Amino acid sequence: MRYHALAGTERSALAASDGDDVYDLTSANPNVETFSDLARAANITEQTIDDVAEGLIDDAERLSSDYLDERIGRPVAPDEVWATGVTYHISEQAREAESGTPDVYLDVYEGDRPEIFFKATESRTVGPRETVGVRGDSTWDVPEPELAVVLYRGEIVGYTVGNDVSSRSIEGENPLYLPQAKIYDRCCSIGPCVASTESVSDPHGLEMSMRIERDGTVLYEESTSTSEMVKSCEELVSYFTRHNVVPEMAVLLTGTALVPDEGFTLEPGDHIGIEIDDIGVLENTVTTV
Ligand code: DO4
Ligand code: MG
Repeated sequence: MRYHALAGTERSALAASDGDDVYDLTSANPNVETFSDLARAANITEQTIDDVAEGLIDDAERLSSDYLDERIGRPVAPDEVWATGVTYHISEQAREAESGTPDVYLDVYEGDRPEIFFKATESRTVGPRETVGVRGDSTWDVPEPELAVVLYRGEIVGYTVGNDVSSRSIEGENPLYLPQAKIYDRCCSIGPCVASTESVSDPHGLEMSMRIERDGTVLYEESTSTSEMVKSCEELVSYFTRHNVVPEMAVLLTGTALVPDEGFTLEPGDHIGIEIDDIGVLENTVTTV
């Protein structure tokens, strides 16, 4: 099952979709307004999220897919977003090329302990069709399409698409500037839905693609597979939750696998579309913050 937030309605609501069928779960139980409410109910009743949703569907209003499409919002409000890095060879090579201290990236790519960093709060995280930010003091900015793991109390409950928008000029100047390259207004996007663990066939075998358009011209279009990831989602989550009491609702980005050529930098108005199999397409336009 896939879970979507309905935005722009007079009340917040959670929808579930299964193929072409869309249900307003909040109409069946007004206490289930968000994905966090559903995850909490599943945790308390010791059921899966899909089991709780299936129990609500009989009493839920049916929605058209057009209605859902017009109102799609950020599918989950994460207390914290964290990210892992250099989990794909292409990312390791790009960081080596841009940095005056290339060895740190190779060491992490080859090492057991992954790079894990704080990425965003809820207030810095946008949803589908909202604008993502590039910093006004940065000269080289890129989207980073990433498979994102959704965690309830540290356990994987689903997957979404994430965009770890980043300043390569600031990170490239000095790795100690990483927090400034990564954390700022509108630096992260997630969506369009949370796909439950049951609905993602194999998180390590998903096709992922990204397309960047400027004034209707496609500037970048590439695809890859999460099978290229050097670590598993479970390993990344295990390091993330080690000696670290994580909040009730967290999202962990699993690293970028698609890197535009060095001459490319995002500009305001650019349109970014990131698609991951079994989850969907996350679309955003760019603004300067
Ligand atoms: O060390 C830099 C960040 C790496 C990253 O964000 C990625 O590989 O996706
Ligand atoms: Mg990244």
